Amino acid sequence: MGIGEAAITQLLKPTLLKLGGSAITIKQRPLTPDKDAITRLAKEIKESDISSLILVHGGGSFGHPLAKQYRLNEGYKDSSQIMGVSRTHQAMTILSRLVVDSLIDNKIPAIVVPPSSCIITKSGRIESFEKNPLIRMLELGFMPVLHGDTVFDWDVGFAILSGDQLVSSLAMKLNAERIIMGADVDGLYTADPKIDLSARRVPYLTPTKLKILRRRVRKSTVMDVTGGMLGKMEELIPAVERGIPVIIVNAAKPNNICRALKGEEVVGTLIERA
Ligand code: ATP
Ligand code: IP8
Repeated sequence: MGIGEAAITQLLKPTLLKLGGSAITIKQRPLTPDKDAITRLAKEIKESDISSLILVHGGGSFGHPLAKQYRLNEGYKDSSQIMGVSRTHQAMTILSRLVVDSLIDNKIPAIVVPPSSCIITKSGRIESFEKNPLIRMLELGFMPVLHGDTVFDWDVGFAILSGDQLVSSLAMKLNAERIIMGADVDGLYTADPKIDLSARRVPYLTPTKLKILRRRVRKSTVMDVTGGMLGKMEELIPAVERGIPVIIVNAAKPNNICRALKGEEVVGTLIERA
C-alpha cells in the first residue's frame, strides 16, 4: 500500500458552495474584505462537518473594480490591459488567501486552485478544464478552493470567468450532489430587494419558471433585474437541468451556511428540475 492510501476515501458526490463577493467583501469599498464574515463562514463550514466540499468564491470588491477599470470583459483590445489582467488575478489571489487562511485556522485542509492555471475559455465559456487534481484532492480529504478569475481565452485573449459559471461547470463535470449559493440576500426575488420594497422572495423555482419570471420582471417594472441575481441564476440552469439542485441562501446571516451544508432547512430559494 502506498503512502496515504489508507486515508483515501471513496469519492462522494461533492457539494459545491459558492460564497458570493457580496458575502465576503465590502462591495462598495475596493479591495476591502469582510474579515468578520470570512472568519465566521470558515467556522460554519468546519461546524457543518461536511466531507467532499468544493468552495468557490466570487470577486466582490477585489475582482470587479479592477476588471471594470481595465475593461477585461471585452477581451484583449490593447496592451494597456495586460497589467490589468495581472492586477485583477493578483487581487483574487489575495482574497483567496484570506479565505484559505481562515479555513486552515479552523483545521480544514483547504488548497487554492487558481482557475487561470487549469481552465481555458473560448469566447468566455469554459472549453477545457483539468479536473483530475480536484478529484484526487477530494479523495484524499482536501477542500479545493477556486474563485472567479481572469482566464486565458482562445478567441479573445483573456476573459473574466465568473464563480457562477465555474460552479455550474464543476458541478456538472464532477456529478455534484447539490450547489449552495451564499449571497447577501435571502434568495431570489421578483426584483432587487435592496431597491424595490415590493420585491417578493421566490421560495421554489424550476428552470421553466425561472424563464417565465425573467420575462415577467423585464416587462413589468422600472427595475432592471435582467442582470444581477436573476441573470446569474441562468448560469446555473444547465446544472439544474442535469438534476443538480441549487439552493440560494443568505450567507450574511449567521448559521445559514452551516445549516444549508448540513442539509437543514434554511430560508432561501430552491431551484430544481421539475
Ligand atoms: P460576486 O459577483 O462579487 O461574487 P455575488 O455573487 O455575491 O457577488 P452580486 O452580483 O452582488 O452577487 O448579486 C447579489 C445582489 O444582487 C444582491 O445583493 C441584490 O441586491 C442584487 N439583486 C438584483 N436582483 C436581484 C433579485 N432578483 N433577487 C435577489 N437579489 C437581487
Ligand atoms: O464575482 C468575478 O467572479 P464573480 C471574478 O463570481 C473577477 O462574478 C475577477 C471579477
